[in-house]
Amino acid sequence: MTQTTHHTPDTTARQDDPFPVKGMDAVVFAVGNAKQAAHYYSTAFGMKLVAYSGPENGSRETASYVLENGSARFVFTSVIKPTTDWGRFLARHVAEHGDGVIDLAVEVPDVRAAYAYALEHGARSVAEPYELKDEHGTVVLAAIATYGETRHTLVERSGYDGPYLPGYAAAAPLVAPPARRTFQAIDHCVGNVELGRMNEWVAFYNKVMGFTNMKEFVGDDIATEYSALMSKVVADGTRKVKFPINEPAIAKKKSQIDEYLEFYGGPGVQHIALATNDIVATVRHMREHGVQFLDTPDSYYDTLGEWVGETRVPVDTLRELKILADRDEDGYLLQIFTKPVQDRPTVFFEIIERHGSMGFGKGNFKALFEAIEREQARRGNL
Ligand code: TYF
Ligand code: FE
Repeated sequence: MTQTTHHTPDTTARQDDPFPVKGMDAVVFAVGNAKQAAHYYSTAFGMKLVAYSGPENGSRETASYVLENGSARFVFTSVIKPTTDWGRFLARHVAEHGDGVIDLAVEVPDVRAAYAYALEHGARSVAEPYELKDEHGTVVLAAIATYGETRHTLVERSGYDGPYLPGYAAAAPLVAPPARRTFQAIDHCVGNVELGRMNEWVAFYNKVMGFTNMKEFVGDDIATEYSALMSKVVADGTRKVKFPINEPAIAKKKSQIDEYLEFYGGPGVQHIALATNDIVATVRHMREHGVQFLDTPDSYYDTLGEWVGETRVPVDTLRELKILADRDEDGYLLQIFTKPVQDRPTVFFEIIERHGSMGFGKGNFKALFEAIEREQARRGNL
């Protein structure tokens, strides 16, 4: 192994953690057509359908498809015919925001304790603790509001052995999953908030969920140099759940964050980063199935080797697939960004392969933001 890992992150639960979390439970999307979304994420992203809830098993109002890849779980929900406040919320959410993320659900060991802590520290309640039960056991849930119309459902699934939640039936994969798993975990989930609000949301996660700030952030220096955004990262005590928060930076050009806020109709989830052990196989699979990635100029690769050093993947392969690389004191990472995955220039994905680095690709921000700005210009939004 040529991997340079100077220290392994401590992912064991701390005794004094004010808000212990087990990890991401699910990313829940409200979409116009969950049936087709389930197909896209099965074929193009290589995920596996595992559970379904819809009219065939008693849910007359909504259809939901649960897809997994390793520990990563996505849920796609569409409204069939709104009859309750929930159905009307989903219909309005899709009308106002387009396809988007309504819930970054977090698995916790004790929902009632987590919910009580959050509310004591200023969270707004979306749902008080409640239980769902079926023959597989009991799941306890509650929800708190975060930026925009996004929420964090808190999920306690101690011992529950059903395919997702009570009310869902196990489902067979829609297509044969790829021979090689395309990704195995959610690495981080990024939110875009309004100009001047980033620090408030960082403070929200500090107070309400006991999350702490990670060292990587984009300050005024990069914001003005690359005319893009400011960003800070909060994470739980074990660094399993990482939430970067972006706000637009004031510059000559319209910030990519302003473009998002305009087309999403307010703050919301910007990108979900998916962790893989083999970014080359993942990107090949996704490209072969029609996923479009941001382009990177050849000039990036002409000088890459000089500063990034030895990586698992040869520079020629990185160049062929337009994969970015970055190195810091802990190691390196390989990453690539899709174009937005719906017609609105809003939600996109990142594929990331980490070798020691706990960062977010700071060394790539210039190349990345320039690529995003080329796309913004093509859309007439710059
Ligand atoms: O999550 C991150 O911070 C990196 C960098 O619009 C990034 O993926 C930040 C903003 C953005 C795209 C990527
Ligand atoms: Fe990211």
